[in-house]
Amino acid sequence: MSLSKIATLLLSSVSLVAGHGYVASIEVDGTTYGGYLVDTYYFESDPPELIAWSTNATDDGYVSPSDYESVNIICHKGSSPGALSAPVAPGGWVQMTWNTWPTDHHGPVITYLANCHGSCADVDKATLEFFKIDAGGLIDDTDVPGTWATDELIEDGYSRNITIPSDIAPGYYVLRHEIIALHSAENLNGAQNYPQCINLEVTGSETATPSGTLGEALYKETDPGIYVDIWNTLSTYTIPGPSLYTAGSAATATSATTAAATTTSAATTAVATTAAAVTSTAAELEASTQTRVTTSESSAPTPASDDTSQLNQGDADPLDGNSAPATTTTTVVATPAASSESSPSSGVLSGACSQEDYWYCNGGTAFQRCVNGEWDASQSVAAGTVCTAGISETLTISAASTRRDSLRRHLARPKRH
Ligand SMILES: *[C@@H]1O[C@H](CO)[C@@H](O)[C@H](O)[C@H]1NC(C)=O
Ligand SMILES: *[C@@H]1O[C@H](CO)[C@@H](O)[C@H](O)[C@H]1NC(C)=O
Ligand SMILES: [Cu+2]
Repeated sequence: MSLSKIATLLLSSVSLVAGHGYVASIEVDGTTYGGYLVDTYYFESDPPELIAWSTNATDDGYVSPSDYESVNIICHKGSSPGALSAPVAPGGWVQMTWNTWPTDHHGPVITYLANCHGSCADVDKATLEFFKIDAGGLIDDTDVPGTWATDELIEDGYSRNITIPSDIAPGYYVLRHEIIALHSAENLNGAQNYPQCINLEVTGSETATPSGTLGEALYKETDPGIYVDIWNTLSTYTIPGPSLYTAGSAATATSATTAAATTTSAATTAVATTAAAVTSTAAELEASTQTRVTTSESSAPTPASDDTSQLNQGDADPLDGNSAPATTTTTVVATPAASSESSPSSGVLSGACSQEDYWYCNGGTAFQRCVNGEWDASQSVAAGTVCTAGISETLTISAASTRRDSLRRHLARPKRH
């Protein structure tokens, strides 16, 4: 395959990495309610009254781990309670439907309830204590990065159907529903939380009042399910947050454990993966990159929304700027190889870049440059030399030490958007 062909494939794959989403509609026990359409309602002087909470996250952006101890994590940035609430019976169901979701933003989908102790319409969100009622995490890790609850959500028309525990006491509750995207979570502060809240009125005459956790205490940036490298095979994935509450207190402890740790069938150890990578040749790595590009272009579905604007929004995430320069505007087209024996993720960048003329050294053995606002094609460094991995103004080339060392650097990946 020629370099220009590869470049074309890389560029055409950009549309696969679309922007983020929000919950656009909610169905509660068979009745449909509108979500807070942040890209519309935020700009209206008289938006409709909703069960959904409003936010000012008009960039469709996310809350970063560095914001876990701020009110932003509770119901998204600049959030205010919905004026209405939807009645739901204990044991009833709530289907949350997102407007879209990017296929590469893999991660868990988690839902909590918190009692408002009165109307939720004017509740102080900082006082809400959330208990987890539903969670999906890593479903299958046969092909790294695995099949996640987000993939299931996309398959189900961007929706997840949540059952309200059958023993919950009546009253007004906030339902906090959240996707945590882990595609960059191998970096500290690299996870992306997308919380969405609605108000419910639980009916009936049940009695359970599960204890909960304040929103600002739900997560830590070092939680094993937050700071995690999904681009390596995982033997287990621990869903973040407090344990799952299920109806009937006796069952709680056991089911929480089961739900928290998803044991995957392909329990390849990290040691085995590393060994395989070290024995690969640079040529093999190059070849597997090409395969990945082809694979992701032909098989990944294109998200249903306006890709161009979504991409721009995603690239403009203000919080992306908080971390390494590599995050600013880059798109990594590195869907790991389908073959399971060796998958050192090789992060070729494509699409827009903001630091003109900057260099990107990919794992010591290949480099690219930001030219006319886009990453150019990846080229290998000369035999016997390595570059210093990362994005910088100058490309630093030095003599390769040992082959093993330079290949090891392949295991270090750049951060993704
Ligand atoms: C969103 O609301 C918060 C809290 O009111 C405010 O601090 C922030 O500046 C707002 N952001 C935008 C983009 O309007
Ligand atoms: C959600 O799940 C419940 C319980 O399994 C089911 O009765 C209901 O029909 C589902 N709702 C949708 C919209 O699929
Ligand atoms: Cu994103």
